[in-house]
Amino acid sequence: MNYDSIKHVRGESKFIDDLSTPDGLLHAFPFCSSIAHGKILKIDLDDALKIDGVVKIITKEDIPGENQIGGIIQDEELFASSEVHFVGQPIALVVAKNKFIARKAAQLIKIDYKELPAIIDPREAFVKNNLIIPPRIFSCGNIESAFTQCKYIVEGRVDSGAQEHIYLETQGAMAVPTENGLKIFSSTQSPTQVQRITSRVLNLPMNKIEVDVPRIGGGFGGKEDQATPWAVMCALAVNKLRAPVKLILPRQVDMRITGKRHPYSSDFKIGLNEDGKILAYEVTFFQNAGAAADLSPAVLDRTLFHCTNSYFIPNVKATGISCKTNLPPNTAFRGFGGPQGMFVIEAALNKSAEVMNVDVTLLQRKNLLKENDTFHYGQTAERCSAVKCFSKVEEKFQLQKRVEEINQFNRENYLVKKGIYVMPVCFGISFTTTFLNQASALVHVYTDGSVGISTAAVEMGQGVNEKMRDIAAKIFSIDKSKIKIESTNTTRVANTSATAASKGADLNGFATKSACELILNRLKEFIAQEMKISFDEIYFRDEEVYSNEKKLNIPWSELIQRAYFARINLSAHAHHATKDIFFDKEKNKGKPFAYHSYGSAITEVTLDCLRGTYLIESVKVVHDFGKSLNPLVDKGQAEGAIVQGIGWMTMEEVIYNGKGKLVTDALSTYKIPDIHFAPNEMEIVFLEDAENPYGPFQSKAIGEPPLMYGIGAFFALRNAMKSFHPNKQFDFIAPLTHEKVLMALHSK
Ligand code: MTE
Ligand code: LUZ
Ligand code: MOS
Repeated sequence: MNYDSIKHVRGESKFIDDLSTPDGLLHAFPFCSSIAHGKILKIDLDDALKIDGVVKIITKEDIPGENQIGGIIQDEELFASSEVHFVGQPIALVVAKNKFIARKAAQLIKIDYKELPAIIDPREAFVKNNLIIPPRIFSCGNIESAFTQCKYIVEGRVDSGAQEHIYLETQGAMAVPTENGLKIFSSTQSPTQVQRITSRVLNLPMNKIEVDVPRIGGGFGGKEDQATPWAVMCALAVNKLRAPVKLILPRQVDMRITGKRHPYSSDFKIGLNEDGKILAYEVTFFQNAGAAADLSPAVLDRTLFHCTNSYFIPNVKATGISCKTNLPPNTAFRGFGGPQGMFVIEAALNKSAEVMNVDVTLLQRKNLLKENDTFHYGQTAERCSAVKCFSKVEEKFQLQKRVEEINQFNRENYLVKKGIYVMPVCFGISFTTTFLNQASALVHVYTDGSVGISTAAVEMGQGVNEKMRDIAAKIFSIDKSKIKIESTNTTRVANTSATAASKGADLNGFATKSACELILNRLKEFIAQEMKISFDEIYFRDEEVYSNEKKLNIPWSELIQRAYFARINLSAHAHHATKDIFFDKEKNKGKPFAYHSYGSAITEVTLDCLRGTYLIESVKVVHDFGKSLNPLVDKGQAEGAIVQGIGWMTMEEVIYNGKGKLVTDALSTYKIPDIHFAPNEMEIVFLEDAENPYGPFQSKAIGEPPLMYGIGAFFALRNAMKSFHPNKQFDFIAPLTHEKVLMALHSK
């Protein structure tokens, strides 16, 4: 079970807003743009400053360093200086005695703009050449000549929507002055990013800025980059006022002003031969990046990497266009561009099946990736379990029988239809930015035998801390109750990558394993010397030391005591970097991933064709987890990701009005799956005999891959719709809300 579960259930877990309040704590609230695009003509702070309890209003003039928070590209100001580019862009920060005063004062700031035209649609941005970066092209083979060999050529357009993260804990931070600098408590997935950008904005060396993350109340990618500004704002206020400052975004404000999963609009052209083999695939992705780069270029790359999903296609040309629009900068979200790419190829296969008048599973099976097939970016598929998982899911859950039963049901019922769909997934594991694939760990064994571990990983509910305990317990052969995971802190573990790309447990797990092994080997050496036995014969089991099956009668705690008196170093630090990965960003070829994760899921739905409402009946999965470090945690990750993926494809609809203002800015208008909507039945089968030499103890990353099984819900629903209206053309526009289903079924 996840280490934090009991505390969460009892409400004892501390998040930023629960930390004990330092003396003289001040509260901050951002003043943000109310328009999507315009020039700032005049700002009048007078009325706001007159409110009793307002301490200071911080503007760009108060920044000692750079007014710049951009990561990949430095194109984002902390406070808008002369122009605003999206509704919600911060312009100033009110600091007051309490949060109510801060918020009220922010409402009294007067501002005059000269409004400029706003672009919301990515294709419009493209036409106007408003791009974040030049177009990216990944290709292999020769599509032109391949298309001439095709019996079937099918073209189409696919749109997928944004997705709001709805982490339970909203964005927030608290900063306190220290003797030499400051300490920031932040709800971030990337403590080092917070430290680095604070250092840039405050013009302070990084060693004067300590960032601490106790845990975060969910991130889902939304705090990979976008936790930074709030932390930097608190730090800036501390720097100015030398008093502690806290800033927590209320839910509605968080929803309005932070970025989401990128909406995409895409065009595809797919070519197949007589037998249904895909010979060529051409696809163009228009990514709606929002008003600044944020992580968009990296997200776009992952779309291009995953545009063929689990299928082998010999000739590919995939173009990615990151379009600059006047929306809050969109950002990382579980899957990181992968889902958007996979949705398009799946749509292309479905349309092809319709044109060819064959079952889509036939095309899927025919084109599944096999061992040693080469991806369009040059890497070959190793230990490829795509076919294994697909066959297993068909067999285990009797796909053929279910399809027949559903067909029978659909023949017998006019107004209620059922749909079924198999969704395969292949997801590359590693940051595609190679240098990010590193982590470290610091392990202390205390004199009573208890263990404290610090790593670069941030616990956000995904159970990474529990996995670190699993690893340390295995190496030391001690009970997990002896192992504590400390907060993630930049003074204990430095230069960290974000806990992201599902790599948290892999990278930090390897580092933790190495650090524990360093200590273990020192203990073995000590025993070998003391007892005059051979190092190689010594091993540990259940908190006891053995030599050649003989118990030496030195229990773990006693051993540690003795080692301490013998002045053995009981602490270790270790660093881990993924070996043999590289990627050439000019040629767009290389071996970017340590390995791939595979699996397949069958989704079944029931559709009320009169009302357009539907139920997700079941999701049944065979997934390659490798050798799971913690099956319960991994199962939870798979279930959570699937429900989140279904939400993205079905009910979660982010709507901006024509002026770039978010309309769906509360949980009453933005619906996420609840217990009633979640599948009635979920079965997660762990692929047998799975192994993975590139994960700690043969495990595999699990955080993101299962999200994409959710795409199956879209096509299962579409199949149910087709049973109702066999000859109607249905679009590939997600989310497929109840409303949209109703309109599609009954419109002319
Ligand atoms: N699970 C929970 N409960 N909360 C989260 O915020 N984030 C997801 C996934 N699972 C998340 C989660 C995302 S986007 C990623 S990248 C991974 O967890 C990160 O953790 P890992 O690398 O340790 O798997
Ligand atoms: N973040 C990132 C990610 O910076 N690079 C990645 O490749 C990635 N992949 C998934 C999620 N976050
Ligand atoms: Mo996850 S999108 O890599 O934080």
